[in-house]
Amino acid sequence: EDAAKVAAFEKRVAAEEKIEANDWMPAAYRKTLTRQISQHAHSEIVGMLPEGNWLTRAPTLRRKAALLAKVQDECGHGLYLYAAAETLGSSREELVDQMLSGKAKYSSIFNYPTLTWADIGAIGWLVDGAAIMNQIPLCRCSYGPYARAMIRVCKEESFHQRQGYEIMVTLSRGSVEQKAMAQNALDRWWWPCLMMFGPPDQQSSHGDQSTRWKIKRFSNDELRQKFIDATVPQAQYLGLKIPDADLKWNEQTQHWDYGAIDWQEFKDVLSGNGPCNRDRMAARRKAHDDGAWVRDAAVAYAQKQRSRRAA
Ligand code: FAQ
Repeated sequence: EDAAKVAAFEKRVAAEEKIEANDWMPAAYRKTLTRQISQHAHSEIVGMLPEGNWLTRAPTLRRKAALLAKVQDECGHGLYLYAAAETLGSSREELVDQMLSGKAKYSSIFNYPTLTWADIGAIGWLVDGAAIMNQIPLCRCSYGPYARAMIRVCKEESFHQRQGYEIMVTLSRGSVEQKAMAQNALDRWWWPCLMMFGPPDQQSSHGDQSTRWKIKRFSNDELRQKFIDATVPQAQYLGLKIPDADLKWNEQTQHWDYGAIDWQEFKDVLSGNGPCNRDRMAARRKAHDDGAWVRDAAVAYAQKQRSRRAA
């Protein structure tokens, strides 16, 4: 690559200027952004499935309306993110195909099952809570279209997080059975949520480069720690116990120390062997196939409009 162009690009990034779609950028910057944004988009779309599982079984009309709105928001996030990824030159079809063929990843967290209604509370509280912690800094990402998409996404995630936490408050203050259900959901979701932030820093293959390019503003471990520090008092308020015997306030660092994460479980989920990987992929492939007629109709309609204009 032209050294002068690279230098000019790096100078702009260092000056906190936004890089826009038509600006010159190194091929590797384009590639890593396409990778991250598209995987983020796939996560939003696959992430509709665990919660969608409870739409027909929400306990009240109010809960159902809120959950329906949340799941629709996730779909919208997926669409903004695919649009942001497309500005880098890959088509949406290409990106979706990479996910359906298993070549592109989506977040590990969506390969876990939603066994009870309390899981809907735990997802909003913890999964959306972790997503916000990771995504607020992305609003300052050096790539303009991604940064701008994240601003709106984060506003909506904050409503999602409160929606989930409010379910947890209600269950924790409810009957003995309801409180036990909330605790059980926390027990199952806690560790997988910590894995959402990605591998430990020493094993993060993209971390250093993405930090230099100001795509990432904090490392995986830094964000994980921020999430734990923010979430422990929330669990205490609920009267629930975080399932980590080594969780301890560290007066010196002013952070919560936590126990060892089972990275083998993370690797298993990433290699397709989590509890729900096969179900999730089968559901996405079926939805894609079932939607073929809609895409065909849209193309046919566009062609008709074009030929009418030409006539
Ligand atoms: N799952 O070198 P690093 C949501 C992969 S929130 C699967 O550290 P990087 C909201 C990583 O891709 C969830 N794969 O990578 C919602 C890379 O593999 P590759 C989505 C993971 O990019 C809530 C390899 O490991 N959020 O959807 C995971 O610097 C409720 C090495 O890792 C985002 O995507 C994982 N947990 O840092 C929706 C946020 N972690 O690509 C519905 C944007 C790592 O070389 C319901 N993404 N990997 O094949 C990011 O901030 C970053 O990409 C990280 C990973 C932090 C996830």
